[in-house]
Amino acid sequence: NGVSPKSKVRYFPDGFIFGASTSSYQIEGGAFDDGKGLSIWDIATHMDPSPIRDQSTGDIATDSYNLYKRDVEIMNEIGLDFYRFSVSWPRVLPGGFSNYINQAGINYYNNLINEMLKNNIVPFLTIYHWDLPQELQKLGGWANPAIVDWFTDYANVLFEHFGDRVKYWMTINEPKQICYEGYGSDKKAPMVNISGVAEYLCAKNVLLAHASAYRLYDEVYRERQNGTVGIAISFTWAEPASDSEEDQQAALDARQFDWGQYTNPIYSKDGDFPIEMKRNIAAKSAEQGFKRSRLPELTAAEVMTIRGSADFLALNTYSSKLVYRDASVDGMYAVPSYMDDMGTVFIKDPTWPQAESSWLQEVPWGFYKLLLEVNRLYDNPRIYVTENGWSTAGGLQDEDRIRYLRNYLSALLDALEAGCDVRGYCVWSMIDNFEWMAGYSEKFGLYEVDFSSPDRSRTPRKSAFVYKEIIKSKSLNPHFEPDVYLEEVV
Ligand code: GBH
Repeated sequence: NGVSPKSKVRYFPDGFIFGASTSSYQIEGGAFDDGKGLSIWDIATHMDPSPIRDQSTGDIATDSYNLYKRDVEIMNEIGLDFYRFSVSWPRVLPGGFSNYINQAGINYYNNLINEMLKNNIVPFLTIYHWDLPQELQKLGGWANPAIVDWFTDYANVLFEHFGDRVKYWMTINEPKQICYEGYGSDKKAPMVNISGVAEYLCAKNVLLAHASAYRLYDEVYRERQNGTVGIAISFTWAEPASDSEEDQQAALDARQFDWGQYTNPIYSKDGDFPIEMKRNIAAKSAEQGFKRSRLPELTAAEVMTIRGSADFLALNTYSSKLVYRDASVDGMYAVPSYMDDMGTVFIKDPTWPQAESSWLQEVPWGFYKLLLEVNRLYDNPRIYVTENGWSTAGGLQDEDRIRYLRNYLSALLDALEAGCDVRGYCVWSMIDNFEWMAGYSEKFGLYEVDFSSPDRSRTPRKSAFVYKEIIKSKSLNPHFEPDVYLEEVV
């Protein structure tokens, strides 16, 4: 009939919910206020010379510690069903341990949660989004197995104080970024950079900490609070660069290292680290003269406690890569290292639209393939997409972000039609914020924040009005143009 599916209005199923995400260090500011302890990001951003691209810090960020009411107003303006935020561990437990609770920190999150509930916004709470108390880092942080108890005690404080009102919990945001970027390299705080070793010690401890918090909720809180607990894992879709068997295997390995490392232990039937990782790392470790594999083993009891420790999967995804393996990979990466263990080469297709962040290209079919593969591997888990978004250099007229948003949501609808159980979707991010090593140079917000104004004024971008319409109509209409912006379009 000449109507291509892309020009049709497509509807989301009843009960599908829309949200937006942020995290504590990236928005709160108030870094030294009201008894908050220092986190590894307070330390990293104040190093001399600064490792941050624009030498900025999150000392004030978007000042959401003071402006949380304005943030809830924005949730209302967009019409969000839910809002995903994280709690700063050192704001609640300044020294990291639960012997001393900072009441001002508890008050802040109570105020935020209550303000959201007053406005019918459902809170999705991430317990840990990268701002580890510096006191715990002094003890090795995520490389120290004692963190399983420290984290469980911290989670216990949050369940206890907020669990009467918070029903959606994510224990930890993006284990791979914590472990590989923070411990196996210097791409993120605490920049431990003990390559090929620290990221795997961290991985085991993160998995056990997550599982322990989940089991605590199960045993102590679930009956009374009736909530649901998951973990947020980052996914990059790895597409084989060619049909060759070698490249197919390379893509498989890349997926198992990038996310299977965390999803296989928790969501697969058998649990444990993926066989591809165990095999590669054991072989390389032996060649390199290590007495044992650099990937720690999980005991049978550990495999059991980790396996099945989630009620849902919180899936963060932005982009895809082409993957291949040939002789050129020998000598390409440091030895030993996570990249060398994986042993694959990543490239981007130059025809894919490029965001401001170097790693971010628009590949909606990669999102579709990812959702189908996760469905296939883990027996159709319940999924919330808890991060997905696009960066620009700034400006209110964000046509690229709108195109990305529509194309990814359309791919999500395709995945629903193919049988995936995706219950909700969250844009990263609601407002511009501190983008880690990129400082304030990459903007992800539906709302622009003026970081030069003392009141950190927030202004909706065009994408905010488009997202608002998507939520209101529960549909994707490719022809919708927000009134506010019509006159500005040349
Ligand atoms: C998320 O991390 C964070 O949770 C959030 O705090 C952050 O602000 C947001 O994304 C935007 O960055 O395949 O070599 O190109 C996203 C982590 C970083 C995962 C880049 C994929 C690509 C590595 N992503 N990474 S590569």
